Amino acid sequence: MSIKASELILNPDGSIYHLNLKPENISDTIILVGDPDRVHHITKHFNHIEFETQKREFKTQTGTYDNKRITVLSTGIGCDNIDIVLNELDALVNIDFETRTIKNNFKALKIIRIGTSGSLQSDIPVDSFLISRLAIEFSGLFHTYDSEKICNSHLEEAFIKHTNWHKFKAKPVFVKNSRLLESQFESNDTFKGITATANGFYGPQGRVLRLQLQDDALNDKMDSFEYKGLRLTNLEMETAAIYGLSKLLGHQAISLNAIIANRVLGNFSKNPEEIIEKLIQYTLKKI
Ligand code: R1P
Repeated sequence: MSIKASELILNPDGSIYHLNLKPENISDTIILVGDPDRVHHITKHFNHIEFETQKREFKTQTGTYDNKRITVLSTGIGCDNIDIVLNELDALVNIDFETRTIKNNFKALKIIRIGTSGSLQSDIPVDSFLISRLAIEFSGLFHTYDSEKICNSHLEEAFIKHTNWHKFKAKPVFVKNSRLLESQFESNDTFKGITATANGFYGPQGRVLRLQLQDDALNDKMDSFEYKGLRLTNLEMETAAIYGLSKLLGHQAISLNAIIANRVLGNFSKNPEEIIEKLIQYTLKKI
């Protein structure tokens, strides 16, 4: 059945609505970053750039690094943008835009996030790297999809109990990374843990400027949560949405975090650009 023009929205040039991309513009290896300015910091290492475009916060460059074709795309901030990015990337490879039908031959994407994040553990310092083995989503995004198969209810119940999660907040959902990509990108230099993906920067991550919080002990309770030897290690705003939507759509995903703040010790990296550059070079070498 043909997907309606209101559901699969294409621009007059045939590109997909928000990302402004046509199927031939992307590789099946995709690096996602938050900040549009970070796209260039990655592609400056490429031998050649064949394509670039930008619409809103979604900036894309596709090119070649070490004979590998890679697309680098910025998502902006937050899970609501990830919902757009993952659905539109999947449409680019798995929906025929002429007939508006789902293709018979499914194509899997490799999705690698290079992001920044704040540590929730005193022994995971600023200027370190962390791979998200699991991630927890707080915004309720997955409850809008038929997502039971990706939920981890034992873990979710344990977290709700441990934190005394307020009944008016969306039920948290734990989602897993691609173990295959984890083994490709891990090393002795990387921490591993559970990443908390917050649906905001201030209150949702326990920051107080002028507004009081519903639960000012939440970060401490997250800090002490543990599952099979894995701790809840860091806070950011995209990873869980990338993991969950990738699992639902059949793609592989991994999130690599440059730790630029330590929320327990209250400190911030003196040179965040340097650790981000190191993580970029680390990732490109292993890609
Ligand atoms: C907040 O300042 C932003 O920085 C982090 C958070 O996840 C959020 O997007 O990641 P990026 O540096 O990848 O954007």
